[in-house]
Amino acid sequence: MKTENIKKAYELAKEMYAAIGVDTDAALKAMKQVNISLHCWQADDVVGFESSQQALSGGIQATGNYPGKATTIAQLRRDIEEVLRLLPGKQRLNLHAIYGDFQGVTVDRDQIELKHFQSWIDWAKQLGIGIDFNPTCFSHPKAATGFTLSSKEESVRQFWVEHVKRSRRIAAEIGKQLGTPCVNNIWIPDGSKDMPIDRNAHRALLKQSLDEIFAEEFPKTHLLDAVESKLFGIGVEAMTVGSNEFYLAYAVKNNKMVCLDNGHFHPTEQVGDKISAVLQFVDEILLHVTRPVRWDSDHVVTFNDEIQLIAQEIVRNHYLSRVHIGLDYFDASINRIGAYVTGVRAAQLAFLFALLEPTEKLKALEEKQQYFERLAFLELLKTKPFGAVYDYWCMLNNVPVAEDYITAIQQYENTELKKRL
Ligand code: RNT
Ligand code: ZN
Repeated sequence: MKTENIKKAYELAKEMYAAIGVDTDAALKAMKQVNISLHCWQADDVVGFESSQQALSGGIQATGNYPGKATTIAQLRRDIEEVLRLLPGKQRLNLHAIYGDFQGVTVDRDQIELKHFQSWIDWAKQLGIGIDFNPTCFSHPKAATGFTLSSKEESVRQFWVEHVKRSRRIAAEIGKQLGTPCVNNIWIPDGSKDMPIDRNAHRALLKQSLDEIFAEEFPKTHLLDAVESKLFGIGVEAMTVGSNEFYLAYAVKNNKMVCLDNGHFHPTEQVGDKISAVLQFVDEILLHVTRPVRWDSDHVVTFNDEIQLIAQEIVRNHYLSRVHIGLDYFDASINRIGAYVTGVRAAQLAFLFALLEPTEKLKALEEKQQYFERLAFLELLKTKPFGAVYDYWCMLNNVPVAEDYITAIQQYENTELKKRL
């Protein structure tokens, strides 16, 4: 796209938004607060770099076989650097424990240390980005029974408690070194395929494990803890130990963050609706933004109603500083760099769209019970030129505008990804 046209389109858009009381420059300024955490696991289909790699387990699945996935740390870093070059705004990296720099040495999960992640910290420091972290409680022989932190086998439970404790220590050190708090998110696959008799014991064990894990305290400037609930996974259909009620209650009682993954609820429930409910009772929350198609399929995020409501609820209530935004999808059927950039851009677009809403005007209509006018405005906003504002933002950030990013990814595929065949 020609620079001159991008500018022209923006000027026109600016006037059209000004006519309904929206300041496009202010919206772009506010986009600085939208820092999306890039999940490292889209680059390699959740495989990681342990020396003895296990098949993906825990009821999650990456389907597809598109060539070019990252198989080394160097490749994964190159991929993320490419993704960052194609995105406006500032991002973070979200690491799973299995992505440590293990140098070919076998390091079991209860043995991980800061040294296995130091090269990631140094890399992030050079790029000027923050890192978030996750213990990996799946794809491991000790998770084979389907229970980890809630296991009735004490040695198994202790193994995972140790892993998560170490993860928190590493995360806190990451946050300290990078000068931005590291969000450590605990998700476990625990549950059962068929109707269990003793749900209660597993939930009591999970509570006990979390209490043991969180006994060690870290400054909030280094570490922020989150717990992620789920409705069901593949092969874990009848009962999930860490359900929404379990973690919500735990988080409220212990002032932890809940992680709301929008693939983890009944399809008619909206995570956008949950944000203002949960934030009455906890300081901050974490989001895993994804696109569930009929189940928790983790498709690439697109600009759909669900993500729009999530962004609107955050922006309308000035919650940007209390919500951490992470992505969580793994599509192995398309170019993985394309999957990242398309998903992040869709999420950014949703936030920009929300920032370009005349919220006070709509609220006033609502208070006067002018519901037709409210509905009409919401419909009209859908055809306002927010794409022109996004394009202009890309231009200001010196990243490819509109379809130019497709060409850039095709080039990267030809020069880099094809070498991996
Ligand atoms: C699984 C959870 C969890 C994982 C990542 C890889 O259903 O969403 O967040 O996707 O930890
Ligand atoms: Zn998730």
